[in-house]
Amino acid sequence: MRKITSFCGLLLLALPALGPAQETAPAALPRTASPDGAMVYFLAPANGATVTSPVTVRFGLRGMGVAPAGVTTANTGHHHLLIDVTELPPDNLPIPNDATHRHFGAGQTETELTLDPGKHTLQLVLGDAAHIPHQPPVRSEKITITVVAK
Ligand SMILES: [Cu+2]
Repeated sequence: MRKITSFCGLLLLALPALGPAQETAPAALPRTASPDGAMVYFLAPANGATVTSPVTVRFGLRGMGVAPAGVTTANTGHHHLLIDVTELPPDNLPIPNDATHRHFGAGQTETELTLDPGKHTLQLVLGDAAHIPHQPPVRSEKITITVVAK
C-alpha cells in the first residue's frame, strides 16, 4: 500500500512537467551574429552571363572572414552555393547538404561547376561553424546564368 501511494505521488509530480513540454516546439538552435554591412556576392560569373560548362564560380565576402566549418571565430563563416534552388532553406537550421546545396567547409572561395546547358540560378549563403545561416543571414542576390554547349 505504501509503495502504491508513493508511486502515485511521483506520477502527479511528473505529469505537469510533461504537459507543456509536448506542446512547445524543439528548442531553436543557437544562431551566430553577423556584423553590420557583411555581404557575400559573386565575383564570377556575372549575373546574366552566358558561359560554358564547367563554370568557374568565385565567391566574394566583405565585412567577414572565411573559416572552415567547425571554426567558431567571431565574424567568420564558410560559403554555401545554392544551385537552382527556388525556396531558401530555413535560416534556423543547418543548410542541407546535397547536389543543389553545396558546402565549402574547407574554406574554399571558388569552385568549378558542371552544369547542363540552359538557364541556371546561383545564390550564396554564408553558414557558421555548424552550417547555420548567421543572424541576420548573409546571402547574395540570386543570379541567373545561361550555359551553352561548347
Ligand atoms: Cu556548411
